[in-house]
Amino acid sequence: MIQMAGYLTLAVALVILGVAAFVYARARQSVPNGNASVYRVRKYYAAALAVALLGALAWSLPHTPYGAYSSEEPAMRVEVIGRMWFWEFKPSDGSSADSLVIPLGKAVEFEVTAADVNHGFGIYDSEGHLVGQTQAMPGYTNRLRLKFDEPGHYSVLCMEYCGMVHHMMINGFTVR
Ligand SMILES: [Cu+2]
Repeated sequence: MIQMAGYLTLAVALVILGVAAFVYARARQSVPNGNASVYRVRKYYAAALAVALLGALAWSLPHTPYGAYSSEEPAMRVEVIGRMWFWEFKPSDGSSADSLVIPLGKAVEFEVTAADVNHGFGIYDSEGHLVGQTQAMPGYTNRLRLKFDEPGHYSVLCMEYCGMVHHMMINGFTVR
């Protein structure tokens, strides 16, 4: 099924490439001799946009959180399963999932997956600031390592609309 989707994506990409090549070839044949300065400006605009986007990419890539604390052994691992419509926690140390406690200031790994459809695993501090997030996808596990430097209650909300009761997909844990 996944392989099939891959071939389909490749086929569609080739069609799009073909259309783009066709349009490009036709555009070179007959440039309308209307307002040529518009085309010059457009070229500079495209170049400026490319520079800005590549710059933003170069700046932001090293800030991605997904390789964080990769050299440390996490103090705790928590398996997280998103379902319609709740979050299930399975802490590796066998402690209670209903009143999950995460150690303060230590690396913790969330192993996030989904049982039915895509969900968005988002962790918010007590003031409602997003402190970490990753996709919860069926058949795949995203590993998110975080350290919590502030004790207190953290909420886990779904960040991707997943149906009728999406807004009730709330769980949480305590950091201390
Ligand atoms: Cu949702």
